[in-house]
Amino acid sequence: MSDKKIYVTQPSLPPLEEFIPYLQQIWDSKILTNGGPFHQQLEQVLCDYLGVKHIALFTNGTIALVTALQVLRITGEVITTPYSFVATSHSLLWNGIEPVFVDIDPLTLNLDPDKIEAAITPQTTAIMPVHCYGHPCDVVRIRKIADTYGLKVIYDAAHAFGVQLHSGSVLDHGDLSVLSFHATKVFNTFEGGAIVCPDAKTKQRIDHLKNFGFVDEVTVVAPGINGKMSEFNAALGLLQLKSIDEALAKRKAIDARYREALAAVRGIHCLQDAGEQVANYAYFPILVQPEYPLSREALYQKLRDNGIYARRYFYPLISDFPMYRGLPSAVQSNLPVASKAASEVICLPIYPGLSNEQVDFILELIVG
Ligand code: T4K
Repeated sequence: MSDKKIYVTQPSLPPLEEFIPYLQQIWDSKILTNGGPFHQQLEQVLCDYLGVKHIALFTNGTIALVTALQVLRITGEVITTPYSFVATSHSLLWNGIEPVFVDIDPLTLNLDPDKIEAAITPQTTAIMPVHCYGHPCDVVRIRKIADTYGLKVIYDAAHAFGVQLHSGSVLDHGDLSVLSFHATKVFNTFEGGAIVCPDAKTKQRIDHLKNFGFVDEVTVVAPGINGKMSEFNAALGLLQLKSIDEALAKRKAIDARYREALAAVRGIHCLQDAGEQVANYAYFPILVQPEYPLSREALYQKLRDNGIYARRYFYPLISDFPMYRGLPSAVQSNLPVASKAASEVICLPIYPGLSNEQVDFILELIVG
């Protein structure tokens, strides 16, 4: 085994020479940003590829989340999961909204619909669930609860690029869904993100809000932000999309290799899918349980000592960070399932460039 480090992920990149003609076009046209031709093309091809009606591209997923809350004029309290990347809750704080943490389902590690209603107060205006690791939330039950109480639903779908339910794209659910195209994601534009929305009117409002609120040269209709994706990132996205199916197939094969080898290992639980018709294999989380001979920390360290930089996504819980831990909903007794998952999880490396030999080396360390 080489002593090269293996990280939890490594971005897929196209051959550099294939990107040069795109750069040439940008250099020729001098259109670098503000909804240029690559930006428009990428929105169109992503709608086609993902099977959704409208997409607004953003500079990253976090600004897209912050803007999505502005689009729907969300205020007061929003019900969300503590088991996610901090950007989910940070987007609420940036809007002056109080996150109300609700526990997760032990099988999917997504927001538990059974626990949502008890957390609703007169101040609640929305639910912000996360399709964690790309596994779909219980979108039907969440919609039902939202409709009953008159709440909006904004999905943090940062992990859910390309995921399909039997009914179609998972991104079709909720009032808005937010994607991330960060370097570490299944589909990357270096940095990038998007809001998926169901109708042209909402898309127009998003487009205004991500461009300072400008409608035309002299009209500003809202205190918008600068969230626009540049032509460089959009051009890269167009090229990346050409190899996405191949990349997803490689991820699927790695997922299968891990699963087969780990199925019989006592104390290692591989997370199952959550009913998706098409998965994206964005992450490979395992839960290290008491029957395993090593603790989670000991296995994490053993992997590191051997050059495997697996990650404990999502430990610590968002609710344990200083800016959240004073909230009434952040107490551990309110979040037993999330607390347990955060103490057991390790995300193993998974990315298209990971070789079978590397996967087998990781497996040897866990199984052997
Ligand atoms: N919502 C959710 C549920 C999210 O997971 C995220 C982002 C967001 C919202 C926000 O979307 P963005 O605003 O980011 O578009 C990473 C990512 O930075 C973050 O995008 C991602 N979630 C989160 C789950 O993971 P870190 O701090 O773990 O990243 P880092 O730099 O340690 O990268 C992990 C490994 O990836 C490195 O050890 C090596 C490899 N890597 C990373 C980068 C950046 C590369 O090989 N090349 C690279 O350029 O947060």
